[in-house]
Amino acid sequence: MGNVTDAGTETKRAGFRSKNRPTWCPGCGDFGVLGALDRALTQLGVAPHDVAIVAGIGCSSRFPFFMDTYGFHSAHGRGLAVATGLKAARPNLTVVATGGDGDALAIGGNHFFHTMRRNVDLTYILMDNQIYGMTKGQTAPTSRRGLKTKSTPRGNIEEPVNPAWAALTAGATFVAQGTSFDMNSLAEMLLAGLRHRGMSFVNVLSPCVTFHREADKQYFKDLSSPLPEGHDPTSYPAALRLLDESGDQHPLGIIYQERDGRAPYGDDVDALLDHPTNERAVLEQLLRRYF
Ligand SMILES: Cc1ncc(C[n+]2csc(CCOP(=O)(O)OP(=O)(O)O)c2C)c(N)n1
Ligand code: SF4
Ligand SMILES: [Mg+2]
Repeated sequence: MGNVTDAGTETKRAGFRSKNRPTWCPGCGDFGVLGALDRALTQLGVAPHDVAIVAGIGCSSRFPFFMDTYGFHSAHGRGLAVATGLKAARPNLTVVATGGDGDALAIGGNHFFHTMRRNVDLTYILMDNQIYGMTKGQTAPTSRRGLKTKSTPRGNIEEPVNPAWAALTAGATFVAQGTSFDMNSLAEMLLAGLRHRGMSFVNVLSPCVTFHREADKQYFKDLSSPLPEGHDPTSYPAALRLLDESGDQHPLGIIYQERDGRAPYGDDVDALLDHPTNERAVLEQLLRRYF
């Protein structure tokens, strides 16, 4: 890790990018997300050795290689499970999870649901290109109805998942939506998500320029709109109503942020340790008693 003194303390950081050059196709939306997270972490003022980025498998899941923090490239759809375990074991780490629409909502759909409802203190960035990019262009859970791909040559007959709606209704306490081509707004949302205590979910409309050419920057511009004036992100009914009334349109900004709400999942794990009901808690008590 660069810019860290021998004592392990941070001096002055220029950014969080690693020396690894991203392997994404030129023009891929994920570059904008990388830039935005770099900026948000820099503004957060956290040291790189206090951050871990966990991912599944997919182009968007290559993220940990390109950041100079701890990283974990796990199995397809399993990033959130690994991130939950890491946060429970190392609560002081800032844990960021990244993934794609397939990783998050198809093979990883079960983990998505349970991580949201548990309100784990993570920031999860979903790069939503409405396609399986890494495997060269199959229909994904967010693909539009009628889309013709290699896996649906006669057109997709399924209704797409709305990721923000899925996160909000499953129990995430921070839900935002941005685009990879408005890096300034995205960095602000990510910073707010990183500062939020509890499950922060940020859906990012991010074009795959190679295997989903139809869903380019203009397509996502047409598909999204700014938050309506006066939207109150602290109101759960207002957030639900907004997503319901938006239909296929994707509102951009902080859609929901629960204030003074439920304690995150990790707090309850700590409470368990004082009243041992599981093997790890018993073991830790024994270790404390004898060492
Ligand atoms: C268990 C398992 N099943 C299938 C795959 C193949 N696979 C790799 S990435 C991927 C989908 C990637 O799409 P997405 O999550 O949307 O990420 P993107 O590449 O679009 O960023 C699939 C099906 C795998 N690696 N492991
Ligand atoms: S295949 Fe698509 S998602 Fe993957 S790096 Fe290329 S443009 Fe990005
Ligand atoms: Mg995808």
